[in-house]
Amino acid sequence: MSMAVLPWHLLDKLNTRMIQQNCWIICIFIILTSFYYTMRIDKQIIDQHNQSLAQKHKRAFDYVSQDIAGIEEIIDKLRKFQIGIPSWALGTGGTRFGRFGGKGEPGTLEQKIEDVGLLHALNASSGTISLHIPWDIPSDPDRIKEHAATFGLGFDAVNSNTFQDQKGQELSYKYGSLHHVDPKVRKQAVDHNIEVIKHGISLGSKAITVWLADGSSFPGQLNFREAFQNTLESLQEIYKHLPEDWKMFIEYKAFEPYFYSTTIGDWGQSLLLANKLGPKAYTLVDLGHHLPNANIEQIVSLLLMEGKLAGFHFNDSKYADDDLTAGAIKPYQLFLIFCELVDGMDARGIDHATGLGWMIDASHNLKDPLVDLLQSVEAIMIAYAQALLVDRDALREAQQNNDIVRAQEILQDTFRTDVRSIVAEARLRDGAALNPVALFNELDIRSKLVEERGSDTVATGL
Ligand code: RM4
Ligand code: MN
Ligand code: MN
Repeated sequence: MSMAVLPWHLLDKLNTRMIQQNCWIICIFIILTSFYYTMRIDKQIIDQHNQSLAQKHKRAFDYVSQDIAGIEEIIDKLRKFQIGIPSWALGTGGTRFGRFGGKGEPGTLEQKIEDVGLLHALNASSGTISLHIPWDIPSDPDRIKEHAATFGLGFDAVNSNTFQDQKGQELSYKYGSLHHVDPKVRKQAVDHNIEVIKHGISLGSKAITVWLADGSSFPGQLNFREAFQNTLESLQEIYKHLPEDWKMFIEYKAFEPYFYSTTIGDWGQSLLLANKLGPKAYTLVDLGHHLPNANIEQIVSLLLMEGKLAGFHFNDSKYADDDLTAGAIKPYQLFLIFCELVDGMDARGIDHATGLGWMIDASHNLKDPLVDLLQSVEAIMIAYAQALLVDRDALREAQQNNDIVRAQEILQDTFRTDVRSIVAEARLRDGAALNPVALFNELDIRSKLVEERGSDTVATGL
């Protein structure tokens, strides 16, 4: 395993006097080596790990796959399916009561890319990174692109940020951005979004995600129609700057940071905007952005039917926008969502891997962010694999016959099938680890990152 850990073992061999005399040479040596060593996991280490689990894996895979017709096709689909990692989820988030910082967090965009590179080496399913501007401005985009390419990574949707005031910003977003009563504030927010598109173009992104905090906390604070119209006009300005092959993802959220109304509060409002904007505008579903118990699978199904589903921000929640690990609380809901996705994409001939934007949006207060992201990706892959297994013809027949029991049996039987070895087999064929979380822990990757980056680094973002 090669890593960006400084070569302390070499230094140990030098005696103290020599170290004192040559202090400056040693400092330069350390600085230079830290440029050249970037933590990467050797293929050999992954192979060894896979060897140690090979027999157990084979038993599980043979057992489950013998009953599955078209297993090879399913594995191919799993191998192609990639999930975008949010640059803002690589550090520790916080709650409004405080933040317990993690260690060895990526302090630069390069390091964030390296973190996603580690994930991708371990699971071969995290092939893109989604950047948030201005938290991650690529000052030298060509170099950043090259750096990402060395890990086999590309760039997913770029995200704008008009929910915070940045240092030195002329006008405040305290009362909103694209919906603001003051046209000067709206223009500032529009210009920011245009800037974000430019950054995205320089990196090869193909979409901008617009999420607005714009809303109100008290009845009477806003004129709803005016707020909506202002938002529409602002988005129309931004839309004009989308390149031909770009999409605009309009994310909705029912509440928070304001608690009485949100100007793009649900999928209806987002879809209304997307329809008025034109064919490049779509509705983005963040799983945590609904009112409790919303039937998200039904929303997804109708958005797909209308050809207006942008894609996803995956996470899970018990109460609100909890941003917990995907599948941690409601794995059956995640499976049902994927059932609608697979069914809806196949009905429209949409390529599963490239047709929609697949991204995680999570925040970590307790777990190591990298481990949490590995778990999220795994949960998403499991839900996708299960959805691919559903016997659609039988389900359709049951629906046509009003055979509720049969329909329920079909879905639950699939959900209760242990597909973990199928997902692992797909990873194995791409040279990734049979058990990414176990290997992350075995290699003690976080300690290596702390040695490399220190304990006090704080990732930009939330
Ligand atoms: C929001 C929303 C956005 C994300 C920000 C950081 O709640 O989910 O997608 O950009 O958080
Ligand atoms: Mn989101
Ligand atoms: Mn959110």
